[in-house]
Amino acid sequence: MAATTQLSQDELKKQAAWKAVEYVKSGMVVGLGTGSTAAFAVDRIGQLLKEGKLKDIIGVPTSIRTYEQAKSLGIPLATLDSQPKLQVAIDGADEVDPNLDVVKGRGGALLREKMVEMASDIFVCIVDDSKMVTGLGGSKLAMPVEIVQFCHLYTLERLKNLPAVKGCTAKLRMDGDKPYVTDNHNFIVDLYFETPIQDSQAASKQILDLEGVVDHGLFLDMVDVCIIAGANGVEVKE
Ligand code: ABF
Repeated sequence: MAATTQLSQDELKKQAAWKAVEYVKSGMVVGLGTGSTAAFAVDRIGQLLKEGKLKDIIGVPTSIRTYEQAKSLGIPLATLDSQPKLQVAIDGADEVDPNLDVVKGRGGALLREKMVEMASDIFVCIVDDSKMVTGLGGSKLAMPVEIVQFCHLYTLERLKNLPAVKGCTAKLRMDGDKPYVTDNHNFIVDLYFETPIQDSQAASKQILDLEGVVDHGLFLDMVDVCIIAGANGVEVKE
């Protein structure tokens, strides 16, 4: 049963990803997301380029691992330095609420994802329906905050006592017996909530105002199109 379930979830992710790639037209500069769902979109773009059905695409990856995947597929790549304006960005998410606000970054790529998606005319978010929540933080899974390494325990303590996230549990993300290090050489503190965040805008501002914080996984008012694949088919929300 587990194998079948896994296959159906991967199939749902692939369906959402392929639908999103329909927004990619020849000549576009495209933000390439990170995570297993986004990986299906990167694969699809590589396949269409190979078949000649897409031409003159430039990809801007949101992580080193997406860079490696896209490079292996022969997708021409650039960074925001040389391509500061993208036409579309395609990326997954960890949670999607009814307003299409999302939690991202459990894959550790939140900073580059947010920079790339903010530079894009449209951000197409792709998920299977297991990501849908009634309120951000509601999955009781991690809401990541990227912080500098300097005095990271001090920052962790200040983070968890912010009024807008009071009562959360804060954990330094580990990679074995060492702190996890992002592509940007920072650490991650994962915040866990018993109930959904009451005021995500306030949480976003308070977290970003904290010295030592680089960015967080609340992507508010950023999703232009959300493609949700479920047992009843693929739904496109705008
Ligand atoms: C990425 O997609 C991250 O922001 C997020 O953590 C991840 C979701 O991964 P998956 O598609 O594998 O569920 O954009």
